[in-house]
Amino acid sequence: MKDFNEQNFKEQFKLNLERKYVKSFEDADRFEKYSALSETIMDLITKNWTETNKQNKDKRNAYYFSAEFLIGRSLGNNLLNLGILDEVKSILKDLDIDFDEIEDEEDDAALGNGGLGRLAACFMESGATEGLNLHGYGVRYSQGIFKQRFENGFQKEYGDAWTERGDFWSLRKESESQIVNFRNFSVKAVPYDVPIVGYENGVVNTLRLWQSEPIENGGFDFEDFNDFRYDKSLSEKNRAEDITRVLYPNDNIRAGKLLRLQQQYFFVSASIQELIQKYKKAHPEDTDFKNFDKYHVFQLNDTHPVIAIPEIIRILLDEENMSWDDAFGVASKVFAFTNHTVLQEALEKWNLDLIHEVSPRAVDIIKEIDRRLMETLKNEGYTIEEMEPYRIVRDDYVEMAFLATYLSTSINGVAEIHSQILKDQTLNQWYKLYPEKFNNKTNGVTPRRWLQYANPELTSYVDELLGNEEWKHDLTKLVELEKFKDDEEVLNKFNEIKHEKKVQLAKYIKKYEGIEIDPNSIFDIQIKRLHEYKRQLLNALNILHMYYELKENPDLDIYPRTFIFGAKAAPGYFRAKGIIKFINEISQMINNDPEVNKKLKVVFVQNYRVSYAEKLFPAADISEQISTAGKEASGTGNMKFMMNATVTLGTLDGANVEIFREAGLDNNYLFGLKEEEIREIESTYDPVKIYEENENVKRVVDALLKEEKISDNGTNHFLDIYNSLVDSKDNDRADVYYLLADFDSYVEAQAKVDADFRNRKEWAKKCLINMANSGMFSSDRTIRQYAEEIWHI
Ligand code: 7GP
Repeated sequence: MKDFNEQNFKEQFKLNLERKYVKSFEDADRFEKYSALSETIMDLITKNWTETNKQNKDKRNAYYFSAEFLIGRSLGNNLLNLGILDEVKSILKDLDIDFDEIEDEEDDAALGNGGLGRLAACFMESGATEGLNLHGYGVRYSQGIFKQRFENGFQKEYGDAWTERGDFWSLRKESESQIVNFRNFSVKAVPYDVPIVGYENGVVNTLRLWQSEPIENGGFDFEDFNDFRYDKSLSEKNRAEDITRVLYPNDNIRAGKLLRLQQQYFFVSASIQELIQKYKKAHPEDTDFKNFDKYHVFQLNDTHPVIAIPEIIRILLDEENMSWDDAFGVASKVFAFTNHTVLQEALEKWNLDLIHEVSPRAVDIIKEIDRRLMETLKNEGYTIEEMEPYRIVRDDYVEMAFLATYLSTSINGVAEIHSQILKDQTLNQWYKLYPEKFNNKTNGVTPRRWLQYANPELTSYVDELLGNEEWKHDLTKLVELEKFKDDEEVLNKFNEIKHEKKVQLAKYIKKYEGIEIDPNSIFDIQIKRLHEYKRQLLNALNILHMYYELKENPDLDIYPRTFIFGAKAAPGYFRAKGIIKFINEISQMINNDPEVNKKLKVVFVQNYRVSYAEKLFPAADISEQISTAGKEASGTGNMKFMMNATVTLGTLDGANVEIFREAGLDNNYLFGLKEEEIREIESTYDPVKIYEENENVKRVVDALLKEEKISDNGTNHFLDIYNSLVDSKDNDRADVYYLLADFDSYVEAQAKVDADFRNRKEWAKKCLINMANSGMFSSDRTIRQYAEEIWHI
């Protein structure tokens, strides 16, 4: 950072603390120091922020509409991007303050569930780093994703009041508030602006998060209060605040609840109203919004913000008195749509009555869109049967992905295989109609948070090896590391650094989970949301398999291994919660058995989140990416492991396909059925046959019901899991995610890992090659493609 003065900063920091808490620096506790430090840094940011805002005016801007932004912590990342991380660390040291302790005072801003929300956060950071005029619009939930604890091996959820002690990384912009009108009440949407600091470039973009509040008097009714009706005196306040009270904790599953739709409508309506007001002020001559699309493009992050389409039409029709054709014309030029899943149970379909509860006009408008589309198709000669697959409204439900696809100028998937599946299957009818709209944008992750910040040891070693820091501005330069792939000294150092990160993680796990793990064992890590298609259960079954092999033959030559899991299950997802309990039971059984616990350990870390992830990714030897082929749209954790010099054990699914291509199959571990193979056997697949014929499969599946050392405490969780694998009574068919079909192949791949890991030099070489080829998985590349190919900003 230009003109950063350490002495001034130190004084300002002390001054801020004394002013804020009216106590001397020495008497302040860690949190007070953290908050004063954050405010001092915010002061540094604001000048560039104003400047960036000014420059973006009167330009074409892109707006990323997302119900989720999974930000995590901001302190370290902002310091890194300002280019003053080391300086501030040394200032703190002078003051006898430990940076790590201060850092731990910050609550994660966990306003997202998983991949989709974290991707949005990476995109914001890369947008600023690439100097793009990109803005985020979302929801300021009072409660982020729940905090998770294990009690007797079961997941328990606790609230996440992340702003309770203050939120130091946003500014409330009262004067830019909007009124959002629901069918039978109205609320005030107050924007909180979060600065998004670009990496060492002076750019500060804005993420605007809307908070719902009562319009007048804080929603307090004095008359009710005077008449002792205390609850009622606050009912208006509560009703308004309920809208943004809590993030829905569902990942990859639709939530057909009124409040959820209200949240969606709330943030999208506030955003569109604001942008239309600003446009009218800047372009008073353009009364029919002829040029609106030249200045705006809205990226819809999956279908959550798709209600923006009828909303913009409503405003143009009802408030700006435009004709249907003109309003529709504007709407059909400003949206672009990203799909993040092909799981049927995740595709949003909203009931017309529910939409009517939220915005009656949206119902009229959606129906009219559907009617006109049918008319157009009819005029083009489509028969009734041929028109049917395009119905946006079907049996009183609105197919939100269809609405988005019809009106967007671009539709993209998030990895090559996923975009192909969209074209061939999920949205095939639309692809036939508009082939030119479909494109791919393979996901990426920001190397600042996920490599430079999370892994400073590896970062400075790469600086040293490459002799410059150009790779920090263009991650594809990492490929130059390949020239060291046979250099023994370099490979040793790669192993040393990995070991150091494993030691750090072991300490952290000891502190927070109370479990001792051995950094000399293989750290085999699966961290992601708990979902059947992600197949944590397959991982668990293999662990059981290894356990039984060891019990049968205690001298079996197994390389010591630590299996680490991190995952939250949606609170209403019974089976996912059963899988957590199952893994925790296996963990108890193995970790407490002296016959096996020198060779096997299992740890399920609690409350997996962005800040925990920063410790886990750099410490992995194995990245588990084992979803059923065709189900994981992309994955982004897979990229974070790879960047941190980790080999992947995975299926040909999502971005694994591209990871394997970039780093080579020799340097990774591929197993399992391919997507087209699954489609071929789909109609004849018989998991019960595998169960009956394969002893190893039978042994581990039976463990669910027969292993005496594990128990679901009478909850029937394990019976449910057992049935899901081999009993088709309750299902259309058992083993929907092909765990048993892939079991042998997975066990075999794991055996290969065990054998290969022993050659430490060859292993390090694989790690190095993976890192060297991770360049294309920087979200800088992804966001540039969005900017050039979709947004034209
Ligand atoms: C996720 C996908 O499951 C994951 O594969 C992908 O990497 C990520 O999006 C980012 O593109 N999808 C979700 O998180 C999700 O909830 C349903 O999708 C809307």
